[in-house]
Amino acid sequence: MILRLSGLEALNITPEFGFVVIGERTNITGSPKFSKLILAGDFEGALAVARQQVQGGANLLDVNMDEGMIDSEAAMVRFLNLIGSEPEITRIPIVIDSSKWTVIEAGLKCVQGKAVVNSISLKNGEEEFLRQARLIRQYGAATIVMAFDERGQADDRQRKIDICSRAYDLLTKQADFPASDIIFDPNILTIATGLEEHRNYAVDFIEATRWIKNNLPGAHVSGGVSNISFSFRGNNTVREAMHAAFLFHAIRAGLDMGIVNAGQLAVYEEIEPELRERVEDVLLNRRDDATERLVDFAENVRAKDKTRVADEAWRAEPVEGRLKHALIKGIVDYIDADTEEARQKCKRPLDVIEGPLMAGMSVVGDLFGAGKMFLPQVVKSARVMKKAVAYLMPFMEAEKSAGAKPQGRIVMATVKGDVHDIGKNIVGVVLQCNNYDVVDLGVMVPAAKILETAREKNADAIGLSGLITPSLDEMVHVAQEMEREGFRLPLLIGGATTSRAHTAVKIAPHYGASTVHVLDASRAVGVVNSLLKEELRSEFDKKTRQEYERLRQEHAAKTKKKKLL
Ligand code: B12
Repeated sequence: MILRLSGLEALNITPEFGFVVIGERTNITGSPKFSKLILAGDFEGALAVARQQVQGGANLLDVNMDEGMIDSEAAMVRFLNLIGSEPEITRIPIVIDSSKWTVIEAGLKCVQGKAVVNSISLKNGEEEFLRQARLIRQYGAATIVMAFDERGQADDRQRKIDICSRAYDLLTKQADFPASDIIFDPNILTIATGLEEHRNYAVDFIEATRWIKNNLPGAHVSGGVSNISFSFRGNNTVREAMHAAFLFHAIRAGLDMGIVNAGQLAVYEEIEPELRERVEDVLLNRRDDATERLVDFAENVRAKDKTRVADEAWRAEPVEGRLKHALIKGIVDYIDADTEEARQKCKRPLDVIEGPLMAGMSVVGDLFGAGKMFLPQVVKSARVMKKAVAYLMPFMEAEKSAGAKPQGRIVMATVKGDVHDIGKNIVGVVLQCNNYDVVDLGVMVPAAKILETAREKNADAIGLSGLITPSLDEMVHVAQEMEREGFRLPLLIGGATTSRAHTAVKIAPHYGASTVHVLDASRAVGVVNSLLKEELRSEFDKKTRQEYERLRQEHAAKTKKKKLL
């Protein structure tokens, strides 16, 4: 079931969405920097912290003002109102976080969109729980429910399950709460404390998560990730490894979202094998001496940390490996020099993009898809990719034949709901270098804007880019609108989740003029030439239509076979 939230923009959390990152730095109890700013009344500075979180890839923003020395209700209201006037921040949904109901309610009264309450629980009994839940419903928010009841916080698997299923029944049966708006927090508790009874905490959380996802239909699961590693405060290498490994296992069990410190995440795959093994021994409670072994190891890591020897072994790899490493780790320091080296090895600058850079990016995509890398890390990878492309740009432009007349004008856009623009930008540059005039509308562009611009600018073709599944439907919508408005321009479709088959089966049938899927930037020029040159157009269009018809028939045959089975 989809969890629908919103700030200024809608956020539909579907299964393909992957792990949802809740930015944690706007929490007065967890971030000393934020706390100092709020206590000093520097709300502008505090807003900058919120902005950093959004830019760093947070999908939701947790705001907590629980501090004894301030009027928390007033601070919550003031900060949320300030956020409301910053479109860049307020586009993502807010998580109103407080242990005091009055602060939560004050926040609910002024937040815009559909927020999340963090949190309610059965701590004060069923009556109070239901009263708060009904109010949250009235304010139009979703809620996090802590696994806490009249007896206290749930620590083992069974207590977590019992409390969550009791809360689920109460919410769905008595408070008319949609199951998809319930987010359980079954408590991530600190492990490796040396106490026997804490040893199974991570396993208990992971197993409770699995149970909730299998038995409480529609509900989601969240958790505060940094708690798991408190025993290793001061040792960031171990903490980062613990967070990444914990998330890897918890996400596989169904964890949907988490409050995380984006700066404290390692890439699961890149954790040093011995450290990873020891961390997983502790997390998964695999051996009696797991904690001591990790503590021993941590001492070594700490010693290394102190000498600040940066691990530069990757610099000795061939350039393809170095580019991949820089993309995965988000390291920009050497990217110009490495891109240059790759450029000298390749025939054309575009080959560097289509070759080693795309290869590195697809590893990032695979790690991300598998829950081994997280959004804030991918944001860094995207920065590295953009820097490499920027470095190559003048070389690509130098390939342009000087003084040539523009061969046509193409309006390009990443469709509504989608922020991916690296691929579109590359295609734009490549087309420009081949003497096409490109009007780039940017990202998240509604159909109406694309069509209006195409008409205004007298375009010769429209190029759509999209990388997430919902973009496929949006592309169908653009094609339908083009047909409805009587367009006859060729329509190009591109981006990682698009395909020839999807274009043939789902998009092309809605639009009478040429509709062509383009696999990558190097093919874009050939396709555009074929579509815009009078002497090539009809042959190319005929061939594409024949091929797409074949793909449709194949698809229909497969669907029929499946139905018969
Ligand atoms: C970088 C990246 C991001 C960056 C984007 C930064 C930016 N400014 O673009 C950030 C971190 C912001 C991001 C966010 C998200 N991402 Co993302 N992201 C990626 C990643 C790793 C690489 C994309 C990329 O830049 N590739 C390199 C470029 C050069 O390739 P390309 O775009 O395919 O372009 C080439 C061709 O396709 C073609 N082309 C592209 N466009 C066009 C257009 C035309 C007209 C033509 C002719 C050709 C053409 O030419 C290009 C060059 O050859 C992919 C994984 C992947 N394998 O693609 C995931 C991926 C696309 N993201 C994914 C997801 C889930 C998300 C998020 C929803 C995550 C989240 N939980 O918030 C958000 C989306 C928010 C939104 N509303 O859009 C999923 C999508 C899954 C799905 N099927 O829906 C992927 C596949 C990762 C995964 N394996 O799970 N992401």
